[in-house]
Order: sequence, then structure tokens, then C-alpha cells
Amino acid sequence: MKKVAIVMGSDSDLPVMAKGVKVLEQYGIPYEAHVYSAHRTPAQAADFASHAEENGFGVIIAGAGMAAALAGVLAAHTTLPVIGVPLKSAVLEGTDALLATVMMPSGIPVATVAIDGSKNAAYLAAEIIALGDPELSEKIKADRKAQSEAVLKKDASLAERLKEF
Ligand code: RP5
Repeated sequence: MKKVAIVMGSDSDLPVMAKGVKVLEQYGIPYEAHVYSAHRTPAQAADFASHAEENGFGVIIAGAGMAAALAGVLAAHTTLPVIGVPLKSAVLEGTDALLATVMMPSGIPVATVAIDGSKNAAYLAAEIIALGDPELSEKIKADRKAQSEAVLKKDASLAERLKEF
């Protein structure tokens, strides 16, 4: 199975990005996590992305906050799918990172998830890896079914619960 890379711009991003890592672990998807910054370690970020495909990666998840260039810089150096996670920061609440991550020029895409959406980044990465892995695909389908069943269970008990209000 191809590996997923989780790259973050700072170790201060770890609490949010770790939630995505847990999703990959639940699915048994091999991964590597790194801290590389588009601004503080631009050479290392470029080098990692440039060699990611030959190093066995199938998808790169990149999380960064503020002037979040990381996902775009990684995407500039690889044709692997790059999923960007804009991270919330104090001043602009993540809208800065959202725009910096999503507004890529044509030809260099970054599939951008919600602010702090590291879990969905990992689910999306799993779906991409599952294109070549029927067993993983079945696990994802089973999870979706479980989600549906949980909602339907809530629906069935709604009339009873409304009496509490
Ligand atoms: C971004 O700047 C990082 O991804 C992080 O979200 C933010 C702040 O980084 P630190 O100053 O906490 O290292 O590049």
C-alpha cells in the first residue's frame, strides 16, 4: 500500500494534525509525519515533495496556518495529489490560511478541506489510496454504513427525546 505523508508547517500544528493521523491509523494506512515550513525550511519542503513519489507516497496532506504556502509549495514540486488543511490562528481565525491554501493557480491543484479539517483530509487521502486497494475500500464503505446507521438510530429516537424539552 502507498504511504500518506502528513506535513505540517510547525509543531504548533500538531494537536490538529494528529486528529488526521488517528484516522489513518484506524485504517491501517502507512504514513510519515514531518514538520517542514514553506517559509522557514523551503529547501527541505521542496526536496521532500520532489522525492515523495519515488519514496512510496501516494498522497500528501499539508497543514499550515497564517500565510499558508506549504500545501501549494509541495504541490509545485510533485504531481501526487496534495490535500491542504488550512489551520486556525488567533488573528484571522484561519480565513487567512484558507484563502492561501485554496486559491491555487490552474495546473497546480491543492484539494483544500475545511479550516482545521485534518480528519477529512485523512478520509480523503484514504479514499485516494483505496482506489488501488479493494480491502481498504471495503473498510471505508463499512464506515459510511455505520455513520448512516447511527443517524437513522437518532432519527428513530427523536420523538421520544423531544419529550425531554
Ligand atoms: C505556519 O505558521 C505554521 O503552519 C503555523 O500554523 C503558524 C505558526 O507557526 P509557529 O510560529 O507556531 O511555529 O507556518
